[in-house]
Amino acid sequence: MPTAFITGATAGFGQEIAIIFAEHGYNVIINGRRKDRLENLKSQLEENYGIQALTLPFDVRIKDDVFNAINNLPNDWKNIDVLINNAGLALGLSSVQSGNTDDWDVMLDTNVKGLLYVSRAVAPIMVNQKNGHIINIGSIAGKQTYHRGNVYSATKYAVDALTKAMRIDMLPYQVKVSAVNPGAAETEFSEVRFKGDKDKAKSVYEGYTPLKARDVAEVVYFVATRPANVVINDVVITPLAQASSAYLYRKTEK
Ligand code: NDP
Ligand code: 8X3
Repeated sequence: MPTAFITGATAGFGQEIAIIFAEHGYNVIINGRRKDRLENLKSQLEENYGIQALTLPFDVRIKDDVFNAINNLPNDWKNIDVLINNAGLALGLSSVQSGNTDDWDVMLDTNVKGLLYVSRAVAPIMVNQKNGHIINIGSIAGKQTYHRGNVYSATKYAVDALTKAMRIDMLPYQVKVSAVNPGAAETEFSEVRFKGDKDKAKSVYEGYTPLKARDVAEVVYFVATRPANVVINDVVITPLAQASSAYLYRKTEK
């Protein structure tokens, strides 16, 4: 059975990505900081799909924890076929002149440095196997900036650059590198961004139908399952009401 390793699997896209790979017979390594959610997901996946799930709780920002967890994987879990670098977040929405520098640190540490640490730990496994696929979850915000999205956008531009760079690095080893860049999707993303303000989070999705986590998971699974000689480099996926990171058509608009 192939193995998929998904970071940030306790909610949103990551959880649905774990489910869709399990549905198709993959064993899954599931990461996130919330251990109770990882344990619940593991039971659900093993019971519903007859696969095996390994919980690997760590904070992607803590370098030593990332390397300890991945370097000490149990023997049966040392072959990773697909890595989905999904863990990430936005915090706040403000101009650079009034931004919260602690929020900036968390976004940069998670979305850029965390993705790098996990990739640094997993890529050698794939290089040795001469087989594997790294799929980075970027964002439409990594293709175009939007008002007050500055630092979050910058982290996702970095994911775009790292995806392109890693594809070059992996070329001699038959390891594929892809990016899936979603637009507006209703997950816990906006609740996290607005620090638990559920009304503010809900208002992000008013007047149009956002993507669901499942929509994104289906694209990730498709990207991961192309023929051996085919690499989907980059996908942008938006809801019907979205044309770019700055243009969203809400029903209330004339
Ligand atoms: P959610 O908030 O629903 O899920 C985020 C996941 O990331 C959680 O499982 C969370 O787990 C995990 N995570 C966050 N920080 C860390 C950390 N330091 N270490 C380990 N895991 C962490 O958001 P989404 O599912 O929407 O977001 C997933 C990815 O998709 C992110 O990279 C986001 O930037 C990107 N994205 C989201 C879009 C959207 O509109 N929703 C659009 C485009 C991209 P835990 O808290 O348990 O650690
Ligand atoms: C999340 C999508 O446009 O809210 O990456 O930044 S957006």
